[in-house]
Amino acid sequence: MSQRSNHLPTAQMQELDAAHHMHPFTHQADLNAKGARIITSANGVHVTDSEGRTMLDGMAGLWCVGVGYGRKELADVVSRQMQELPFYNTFFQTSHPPVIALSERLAQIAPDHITRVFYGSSGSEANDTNIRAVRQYWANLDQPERTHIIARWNGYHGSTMGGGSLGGMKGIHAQGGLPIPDIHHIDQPFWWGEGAEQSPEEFGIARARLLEDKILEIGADKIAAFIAEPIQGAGGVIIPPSTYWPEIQRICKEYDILLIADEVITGFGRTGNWFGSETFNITPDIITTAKGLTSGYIPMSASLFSEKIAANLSETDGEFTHGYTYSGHPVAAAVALENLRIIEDEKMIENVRTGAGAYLRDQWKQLSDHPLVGEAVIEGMMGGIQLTPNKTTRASFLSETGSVGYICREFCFANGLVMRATGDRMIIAPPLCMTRDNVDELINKAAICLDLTHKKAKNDGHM
Ligand code: PXG
Repeated sequence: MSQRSNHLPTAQMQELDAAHHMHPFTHQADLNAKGARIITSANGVHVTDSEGRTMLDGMAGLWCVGVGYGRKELADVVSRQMQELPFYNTFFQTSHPPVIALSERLAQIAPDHITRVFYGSSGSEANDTNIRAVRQYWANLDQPERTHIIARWNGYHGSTMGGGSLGGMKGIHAQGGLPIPDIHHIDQPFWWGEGAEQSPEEFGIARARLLEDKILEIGADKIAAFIAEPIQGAGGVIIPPSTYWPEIQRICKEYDILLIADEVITGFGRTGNWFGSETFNITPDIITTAKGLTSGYIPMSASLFSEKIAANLSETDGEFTHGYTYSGHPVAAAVALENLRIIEDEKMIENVRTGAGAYLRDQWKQLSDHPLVGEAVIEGMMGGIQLTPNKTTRASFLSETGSVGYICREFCFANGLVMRATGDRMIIAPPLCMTRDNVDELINKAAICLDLTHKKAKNDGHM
């Protein structure tokens, strides 16, 4: 007999949720006043709420459910692995078959110079691992003063002390004494919002050169690493100009700065290759992964280390004094392996690159003709739409930033589409298994919601 969670009437669940559950990144009092939306089941690219309303999930959960919902193979693997070996640690000179197989597989699909894997349970943990790893790398090379890490404003790398410090979200820094020491931020390559005076190519170079300026300001001999997402996700799907990454790569090489590509979102097919680093032709020393590694079915993250970093940390006299109880958890590792098999066997990356993904990109870009849309950008299967009252001047709305984005998001929910708003920018990252029919549904609903938002923004005096 299948076990079901205890479904009460919606209002009752909302009341209990308000009384006892603290939500991440949520204005709790506001939420408690209106009640949480309760999602009870999901299948394919659709989720269903406690009132029986079905929505197309344009965000793949939270950028993670690559293979889509309801994959029985993943549930079966959990059941099998839990019966065979539900847990064993990877400390104290032990290992187990799932983590061995997964590590080999990750080394296979990652760029050639990436050879070894360190596990955690979340993207934040992986980035905390990376901070310690790059600092220890330099310490092992007798350069312990190389502790400084450069990251970007409006980047997102998690919300632990380390991850939240690397991220460039001022609201996160404002609480709990962040950032930790020796973390610096440079401006992001957001051409539409911040580069109006220059061509995208000029702007890309200019923003990359901020890294060089910062290195020179601090002193290259004090810098451990630069960290960035190939495409900023939580920051609003900011796709950098084509000139940005080649220049960043040049600067990291020239000053011998380690490069960490945070691929928690862009990893595992999202951009049409296994990794965004391939899409942007980057050669990072470390790749941060999580989310798509298990399609979110179970928590797992992985820091993918180049042989240069891994050998340094592995082959010195001392140990790397770092690790989590759940590093390489056998059930998570088994799910990840099966998830990677599904992505490969069902040609989901090809689907992103040349199948439904190509169709999605074509349709998405056409939304830029809408009077409320300043730009509609998309790479692989992650896209952003900038809402603006004036395409030519790129003006902001008269109301507080995010008000119109919020209106649009609410229209999306009401019309059966999950699309996220970051400020007044709408973003999508749907499951990689989308079909052309799913794309039609997504685009039709998005277009309707843009119309509704436009009308309401005008009527309510936002523009
Ligand atoms: N790096 C990147 C690039 C991420 O997108 C993390 C690290 C942290 O992962 P964990 O597993 O610790 O959450 C992320 C997570 C949003 C949103 O609002 C995005 C994330 C998490 C929560 C919300 O878009 N990304």
